[in-house]
Amino acid sequence: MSRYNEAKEIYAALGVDTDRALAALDDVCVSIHCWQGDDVIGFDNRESLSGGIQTTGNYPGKATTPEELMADIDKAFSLIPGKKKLNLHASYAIIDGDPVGRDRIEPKHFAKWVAFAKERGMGLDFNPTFFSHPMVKDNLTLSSPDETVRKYWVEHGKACIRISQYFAEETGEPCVMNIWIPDGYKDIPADRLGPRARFKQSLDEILAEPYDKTKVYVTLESKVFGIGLESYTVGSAEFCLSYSAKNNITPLMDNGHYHPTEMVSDKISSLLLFNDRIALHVTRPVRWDSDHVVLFDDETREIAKEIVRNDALGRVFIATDYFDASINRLSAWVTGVRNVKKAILFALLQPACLKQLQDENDMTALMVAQEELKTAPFGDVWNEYLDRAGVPTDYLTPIRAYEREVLSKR
Ligand code: RNT
Ligand code: ZN
Repeated sequence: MSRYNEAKEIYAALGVDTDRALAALDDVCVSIHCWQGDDVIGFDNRESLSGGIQTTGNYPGKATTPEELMADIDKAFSLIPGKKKLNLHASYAIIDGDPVGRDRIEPKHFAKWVAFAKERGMGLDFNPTFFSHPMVKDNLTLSSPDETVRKYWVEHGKACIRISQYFAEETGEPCVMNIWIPDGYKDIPADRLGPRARFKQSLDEILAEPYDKTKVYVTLESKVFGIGLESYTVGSAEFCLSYSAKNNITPLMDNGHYHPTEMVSDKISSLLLFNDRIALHVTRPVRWDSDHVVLFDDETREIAKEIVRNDALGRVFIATDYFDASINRLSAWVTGVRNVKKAILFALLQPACLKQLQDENDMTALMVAQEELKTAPFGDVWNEYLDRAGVPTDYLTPIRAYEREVLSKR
């Protein structure tokens, strides 16, 4: 008997249908961030990364042109099973000719990305880029007291809504447009309300741009602090949740954006009760918002469990957000996204009866069952999934070959 068939029987005895789990997993779309390929630099002005986020490491071979990044995406995506979308930042605009300010970018500056996505039957998600730019003044954008600065970034937000709509129309897939601003202060501010009031006003102005709500989903990502912005963050959790709820947009939680003992897995159920949709940036914070590669670790599994157990796979926009420059960037991409998918499969392979044990207050049996599941033959089911998806189990060998043949020559 094949290892999969044996695993299938073992799971069946636990009340789990592995074939159903595999089919469900194949339907789950993960929006993969483009910025792992070039350390969050982009192509529009190539400023060094700022905004309180940082990529550390200097592994050779990073993409420095759209062609290189596209080639790397193709290679990495070929090693990732299942449905994917590509998540772009505005800084990845491909502007041939005279420079164009971020307040004036247009769909045409993304035509090559649209062609790339269409050829691969993929949807596109989008992010305005409110960092790494000379118009960020005193670490502020949409909350700046300088009207010229604030208006510039409002125009950027509006331009990005138009581009998101273009993405959705061209690819035939809805586009998730995520707003995250780095705005904040290193030290204790005198006025916490003012910047938040201006951010609120700026968001109102951006969202006044007409768009089709069945095609573009605007999400708002909160944060607790950034490097050099340790004391105050304008777009805090309370701000972003309240704004999203009042204005019918979608809240986005990045699991690197909370205090280290706060868990996003525990927040998902509450948000699901009050929102039609929620969005996630799956990352791995190590002591801070360090954006390490996602592992198949406890919190990633717990996040996946919360989505699956609450029957919310159709309501959660799952995106990745990490950037490791200290290891092969393609390997970082593939490892992280595979681990998101693995965690979802792990959750799909848990029997529904666990809830019942909780309701019967049989916490003894619940603990035993949850612990036993950790060593069930999960790996055999995962390998079967890769097989059915036509993706090799071993991704390091092809990545090493690509490193020799392509990356090392850059
Ligand atoms: C920063 C946020 C944000 C960025 C990307 C590049 O802390 O997580 O999502 O990582 O937009
Ligand atoms: Zn994020």
